[in-house]
Amino acid sequence: MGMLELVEKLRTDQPLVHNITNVVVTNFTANGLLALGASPVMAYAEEEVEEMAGIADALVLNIGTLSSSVVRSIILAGKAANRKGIPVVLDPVGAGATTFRTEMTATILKEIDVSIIRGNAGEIASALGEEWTMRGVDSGDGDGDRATLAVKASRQFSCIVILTGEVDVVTDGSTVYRIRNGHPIMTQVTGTGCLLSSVAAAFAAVGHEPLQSAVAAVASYGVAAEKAERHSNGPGSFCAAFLDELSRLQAVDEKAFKVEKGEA
Ligand code: ATP
Ligand code: TZP
Ligand code: MG
Ligand code: MG
Repeated sequence: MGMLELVEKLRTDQPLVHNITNVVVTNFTANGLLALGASPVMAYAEEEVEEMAGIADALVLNIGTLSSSVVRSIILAGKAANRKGIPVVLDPVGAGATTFRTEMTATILKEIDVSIIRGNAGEIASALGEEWTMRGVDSGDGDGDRATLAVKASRQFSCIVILTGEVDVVTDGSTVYRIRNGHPIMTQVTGTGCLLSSVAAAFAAVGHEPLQSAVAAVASYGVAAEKAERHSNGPGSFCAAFLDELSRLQAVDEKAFKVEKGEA
């Protein structure tokens, strides 16, 4: 299956993506998933998350505005998703910035069988217990090879790792993809990382090859952002144009993919 044929499948199947996400990005995430063709739902209550994950096609666990109650919901939903065998994507927003986020990321990774971790270098390093300079929920600067970091995390947690930034790294621990799509304006809009995590969940729900599906999600997301930036005047109009371009992705856009494949 061609990478962007996955987008067509997504529009046909309209996978239900259950998001337990943060209060900052909730609306942007729901609109981004809808634009792409997926079906979003946000549900957080301990009383209902198992039932919701039980009818979903993928689950997103995002710790951006975490509370103890949300942690309990995350564990309940994650276990229900594991029982059902649907993909689970973890976005460890701000892991490493506070003890609570760092500890809860470790708890989630211990309790739940996660299919994909999507984060910036600081968050991935934190999940591994490594040092990386952090600034709030932003990745900050740090030394070290980002691909090595992603591969290490992939092997340690037995999952696909999507490590984003100017260059995105996607790996299953043996093959490493470097993806150079996207645009710096994405750093001026909050939620572009969180939405990508949910988009990766939607692709994982319809794809048969997890690594290929993750690469397709990251590259097509980046291409949509590049197209949107060409006819926007700043972060505000970029947001609207980005949603438009997510809804317009088609097979021909695969020609704009800047994907390089290598070994770990
Ligand atoms: P951070 O808090 O470090 O910004 P994040 O969770 O917002 O992390 P990003 O690493 O910003 O996640 O990635 C979100 C999206 O923005 C990805 O698609 C990524 O490719 C894109 N992106 C981020 N920085 C750049 C950049 N300098 N150039 C091009 N694309 C970028
Ligand atoms: N604060 C807590 S969660 C959040 C902020 C600003 C959103 C982060 O979104 P992203 O996708 O990591 O930019
Ligand atoms: Mg960002
Ligand atoms: Mg983030």
